[in-house]
Amino acid sequence: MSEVALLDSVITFLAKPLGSFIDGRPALDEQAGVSEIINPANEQVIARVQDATAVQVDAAVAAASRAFKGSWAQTSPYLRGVLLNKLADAIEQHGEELAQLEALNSGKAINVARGLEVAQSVVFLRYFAGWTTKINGESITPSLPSMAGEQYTAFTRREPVGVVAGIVPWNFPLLIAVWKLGSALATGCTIVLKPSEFSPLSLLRLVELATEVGIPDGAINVVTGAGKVGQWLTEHGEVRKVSFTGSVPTGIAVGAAAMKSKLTRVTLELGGKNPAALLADVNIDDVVPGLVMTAFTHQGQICASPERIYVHRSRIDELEQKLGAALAGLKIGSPLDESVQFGPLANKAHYQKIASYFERMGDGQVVVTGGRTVGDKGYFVEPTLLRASSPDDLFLTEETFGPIVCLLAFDSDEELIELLNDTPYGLGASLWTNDLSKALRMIPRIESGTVWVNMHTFLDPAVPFGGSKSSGIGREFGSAFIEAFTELKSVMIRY
Ligand code: TXE
Repeated sequence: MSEVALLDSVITFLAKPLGSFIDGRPALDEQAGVSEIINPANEQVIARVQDATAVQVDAAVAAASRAFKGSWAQTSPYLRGVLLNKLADAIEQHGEELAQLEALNSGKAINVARGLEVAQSVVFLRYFAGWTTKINGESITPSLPSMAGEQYTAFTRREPVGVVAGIVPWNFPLLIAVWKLGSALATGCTIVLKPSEFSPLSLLRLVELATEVGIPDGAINVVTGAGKVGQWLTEHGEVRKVSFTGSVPTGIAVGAAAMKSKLTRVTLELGGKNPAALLADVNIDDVVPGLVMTAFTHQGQICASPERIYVHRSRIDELEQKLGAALAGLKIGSPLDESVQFGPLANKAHYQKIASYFERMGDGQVVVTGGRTVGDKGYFVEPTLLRASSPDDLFLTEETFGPIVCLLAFDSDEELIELLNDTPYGLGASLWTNDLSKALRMIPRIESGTVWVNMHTFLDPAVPFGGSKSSGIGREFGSAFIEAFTELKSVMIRY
C-alpha cells in the first residue's frame, strides 16, 4: 500500500521558520542555534527549529506570569472550560494535520497517530475542561472554645500554584503536552512547555491553534531546545511547579533541581520495567493480540508498556510459539503507510541504544524472534521476543524502552508476587486471568501505581496514573491532578 499524501498545511508548516512560541506569537531569534528535526523513517531533515535562549526562557516565564495574574485569572472557570473545549474542537478539525506531523517526526504509525495520540488528546482535553467548574474547597467547623460568645468558622480554597513548567518527552509529544497544559489551565495555572529536542513539531502547531481559538496570550508558551533549556526552566525562580515526564535519571535530576531552587513542587512520571503476568488459566489465543498491542504499539516506546512477561510454566511454550508468530507477522515500514503496524524507532540515539541491546542478546536468553536492525536507512528494528531462564537476566531488569519483551516461567503465586516486585520501579503491572478472586487477592500485594487485569497500558483521564517507587512522584488525571496543580489555603474566621 502507498503512503498517505501529505496535506498542504503540513508541507507549509514544515517549511516555516520554527522556534519558541511566547505570549501568543512565534519568538524567533536570528542569533539562536538551530536543531535539525529528522524523520526517523528516512533520516531526512524535515524541519529546522531554533533553540530557545536563556533570555527567551525568561520571556516565556514572564509571559506566563502576566497571564496567570491577569488574563487567565480574569477568565471565569466556565470560560476556561469553554476555551479548553474549543482547543479540543480545533485538534479534531486539524486531526489529520497533527497526525501526519507526528508520523513524520516521531515515526508513529499513522493509524496510531490518528487513533491514539490525536484522538486521546481530544478526550483528555475535554475531561480537563469539565473540571474547571468543579474545583472547590470545603467548609469546616473548628472546635475552638468560645470564651465570650465568639464563634469560629473555617473554609479551604484550592488556589492555582502559578506558572507551571511542563517538560515533555519524545514518545507522545502532543498527548503528554495536552495532559500538562490541560491540568494547568483547568486549575487556573499557566504553563511553559518544553518539548523534546527530537519531536517538537506537533506541539508547535498545537500552540498556534490555542491562540487561534482565543486562549489568552501567555497562558500557554513553548520553549524549544534540549535539556539545558529544561534546566533553565526548572530552576527559574518564578516557576512554581514542574511537571516532568521522561527517563528516571533525568527525572531525579529535575526533581532535585526543582526542590533546590525554591522547593518548587514536582510531579515526576518516569519509566519502569513493567511486568505482565499470565496465570495458568489464561486462554493464550485471547491474550496474544492484547500483548502485541500493549507491548509493541509505537515500537514499545511507551512508559507503561510491559517488557517482562511472567508466564505459568504450564503455558509458556504455547505463549512463546504464538506470540513469536504474531510478532514475526507484523508489517514493518513507513509510518505514513496505513497498512504498516510497526514503524521506526523515534530517533537515532534511541536506535543506537536498542541496537546495542541486540548485541548483548543470546547470552542467557533464547531469541524467539527479532533481535536485528532492519534495512540501512531509517531507525527500523524488529519486534523482539526473548525467553530468559533467570530472574536476574538483563532483559528482565533494565528498561530498554523499545520493542523487546522477555518471558520467564513461574511455578507458584508466591513466586510470582516476588518476581513482580523485584524491581526498583513501580509504574504499571498487569495480571491476565479469568480467576478474578485470585487477582483481587494479589492486587494489594503488587507494588505498582497501576494494576491492570486482562489489559495493560490503557490510560483513562478519570483514572489516576503515576509511579510508585523509582517510577515517579505524584499522580496525573482523575481528581488527583488537582492536588498537584493547586495549593490548599485555609481561612479561619472569628465572628
Ligand atoms: O529522555 P530524558 P530522553 C527513556 C527512554 C529513553 C531515555 C532517554 O529509556 O531511551 O529515557 O530519552 C528534557 N532538566 N524515556 O533523553 O532525558 C529533555 O530535553 C530539564 C522514557 O529523551 O528524560 C526532554 O524534553 N529537562 C520516557 C525531557 O527532559 C531536561 C519517555 C525528557 O528527556 C533535562 C522518553 C534537565 N537536566 C524517554 N535533561 C517515559 N517515561 O515516558 C533533559 N531534559
